[in-house]
Amino acid sequence: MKADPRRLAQRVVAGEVSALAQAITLAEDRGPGHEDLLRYLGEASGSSRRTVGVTGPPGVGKSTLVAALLEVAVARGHRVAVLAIDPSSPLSGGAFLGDRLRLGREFLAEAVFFRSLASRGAGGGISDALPRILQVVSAAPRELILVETVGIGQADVAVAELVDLLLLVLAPEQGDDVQLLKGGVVQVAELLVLNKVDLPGADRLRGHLTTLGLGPCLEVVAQEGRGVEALYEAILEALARAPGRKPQGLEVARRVGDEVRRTIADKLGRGPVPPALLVRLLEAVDRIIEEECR
Ligand SMILES: Nc1nc2c(ncn2[C@@H]2O[C@H](COP(=O)(O)OP(=O)(O)OP(=O)(O)O)[C@@H](O)[C@H]2O)c(=O)[nH]1
Ligand SMILES: [Mg+2]
Repeated sequence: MKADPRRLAQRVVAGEVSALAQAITLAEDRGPGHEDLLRYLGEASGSSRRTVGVTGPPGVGKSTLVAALLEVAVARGHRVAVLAIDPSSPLSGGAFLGDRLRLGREFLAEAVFFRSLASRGAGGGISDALPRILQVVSAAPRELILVETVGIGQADVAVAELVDLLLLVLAPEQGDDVQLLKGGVVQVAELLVLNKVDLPGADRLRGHLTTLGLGPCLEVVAQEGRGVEALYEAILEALARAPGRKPQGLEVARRVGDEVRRTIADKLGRGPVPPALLVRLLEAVDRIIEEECR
């Protein structure tokens, strides 16, 4: 049966869990009426920042941390949606959540919406449907949307553009490779979380991070919930800070890129770039950034 997109959107906005699940499937599969659905939902969505990406190397404890964050959120009466781009996530078993959260199933079903997404080979960790799915979830009355992604690298940089805040989780053993720490995702992550500080290698990793100028991190033992309240606070604060900062940054980058490409094409075609032109290009870059950030 084809769902009426307007009616479905209304039910999502009203907080109906089954409607949210149905709408995500429609958006994910680009099913009949999905464009109308996304339009209605877009009109209904607020602009508040609440999507948080949780990324990091395999095994650092992302899923454990997400579960611990859910515990804090639910205790505060917040409703959360979790999207895991990781079919193997232990979170996908409701039993795992139930065990960890020690809450009634009915209560949990209302407070925590969980959806596991297949990555479908689109650039590693990111599902190609994620932008559409986030549009849907953003229209639902949820205080927080957590997106767990596997791996580290280009895919995570792509996720960074879709979320309001990117959390990079590191842990001793898995996350102290210096090459990895110099990689792109460290640069785009807004919050660094050092998990498993109960393990002996934690000091070494902390040392590495400091040497690279990457500290200080929020330190947690996700498994025991230690430090997770403070992390939750830090997340809410970071989300509330400078609304709209990220789209603005991306917009600046896009505009700068366009202008540079246009100038080079206009003046040179494919010839070498003379130093005077480079200076002018840099001036243009400064000017655009200043205009955009005013
Ligand atoms: N010692 C210790 N172990 C932890 C902690 N948090 C998680 N672990 C363990 O680390 C292992 C991996 O945890 P996950 O939460 O599955 O890690 P993940 O990053 O989601 O893993 P992938 O999704 O496979 O990339 C599990 O055995 C956890 O029990 C912690 O704070 N301390
Ligand atoms: Mg996981």
